Amino acid sequence: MQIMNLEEKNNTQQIKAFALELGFDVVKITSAEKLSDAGEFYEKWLQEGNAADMEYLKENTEKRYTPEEILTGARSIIVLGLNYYKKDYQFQEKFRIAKYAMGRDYHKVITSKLKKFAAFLEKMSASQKSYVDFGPTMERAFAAKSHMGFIGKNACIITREYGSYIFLSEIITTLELTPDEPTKWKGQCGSCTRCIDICPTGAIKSDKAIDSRLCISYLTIENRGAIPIALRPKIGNWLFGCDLCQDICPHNVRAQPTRVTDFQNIPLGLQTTSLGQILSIETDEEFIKIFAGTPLTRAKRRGLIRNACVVAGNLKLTELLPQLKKLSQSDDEMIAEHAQWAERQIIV
Ligand code: B12
Ligand code: SF4
Ligand code: SF4
Repeated sequence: MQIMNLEEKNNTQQIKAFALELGFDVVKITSAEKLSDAGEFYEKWLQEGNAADMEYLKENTEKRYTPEEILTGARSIIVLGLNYYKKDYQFQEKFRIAKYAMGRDYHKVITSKLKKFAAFLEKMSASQKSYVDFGPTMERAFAAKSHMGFIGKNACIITREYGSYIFLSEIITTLELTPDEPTKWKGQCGSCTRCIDICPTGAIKSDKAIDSRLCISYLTIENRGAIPIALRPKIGNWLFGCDLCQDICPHNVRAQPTRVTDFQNIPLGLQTTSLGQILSIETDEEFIKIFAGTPLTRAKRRGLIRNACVVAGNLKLTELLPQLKKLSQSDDEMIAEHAQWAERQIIV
């Protein structure tokens, strides 16, 4: 028994040291038992329609809070945090892109680290399964359980060291590891309601749940259809994603610039892009040429053009009327309708 404990302790130490060596900013360990309470919260969230059209969130839901369903014999979860904070970039037309998207796609950056981690764990004869974002795992719930940080009213994991601008990823493993204990720092929101007050669309519900149907991040990234007309003016200058409920959070005064070069450097295509250029993209090839390797590809060409129409309309950019006029004749009904809407905002 004692030998087992020593092995567990050694493995835990080695794993934490390796995570830091790979460049992760925070690493925590938690046990792999089912998260029944968070699971109930998730099922209710789905039943209330908060997942909007994100069908992948509605499949095999039990998996998301039951690690054993993902990996037989799962014992521990290594929860990893990567700080991506950097100052906002000033685009010429004053549109905004969420900070997380202003660099190389984090899925690519983190997946390459997770592959190295897998090879490292194999040497310990452990089976493992790792995910970043797209996997069937409730990342925030496991991060909270690992004591990486607390869940704010804005639904984000907020850490003591970096605030909430961190990406999460996790490795579910058959290794028995020593779970982290709660830290002395007990972060909390207290009576603060700044994120709820600033959210332009009222997407943050009282129980920390986000109604994706109202969230600008959903409307401009995951949504494949039209943006509801009543919500368009509330999107303001957000071309892709939204950071309002994080930027306003007092815990983010502790945000520190990211150490990851791939996140520090803004890809040239992104730096030089303008709404006029986006509205003029005619083919998927042209779109990929500008945005390849960045998270913006998630919206696809027609999604980004749709968003650019909304922002152009909200900012009343008269100089973009020629592009909007052309798009309003498009065979793509969704694009044509958004362009016509934008024209009306500018001309009125
Ligand atoms: C779907 C999704 C979205 C959707 C829905 C968001 C949402 N809040 O659910 C949309 C498109 C709107 C979105 C937006 C954003 N997202 Co997103 N998203 C996801 C994804 C893929 C699934 C989230 C999910 O399952 N939602 C369902 C709800 C119920 O779960 P949840 O909000 O994640 O967590 C809740 C439960 O865990 C619950 N809970 C936890 N423990 C417990 C315990 C008990 C007892 C109870 C009752 C409840 C409970 O509290 C949490 C808050 O409500 C995750 C990756 C993943 N696989 O988890 C990334 C993820 C949550 N997103 C992330 C990011 C960065 C964003 C944006 C900031 C991007 C942007 N700038 O535009 C915004 C933030 C919006 C916001 N305020 O949440 C990060 C968050 C990192 C962090 N520090 O928290 C994640 C983890 C991706 C990653 N790998 O880093 N996202
Ligand atoms: S990301 Fe923006 S729209 Fe979504 S909840 Fe936060 S402030 Fe509201
Ligand atoms: S803004 Fe205030 S209420 Fe919202 S998450 Fe931060 S501390 Fe909590």
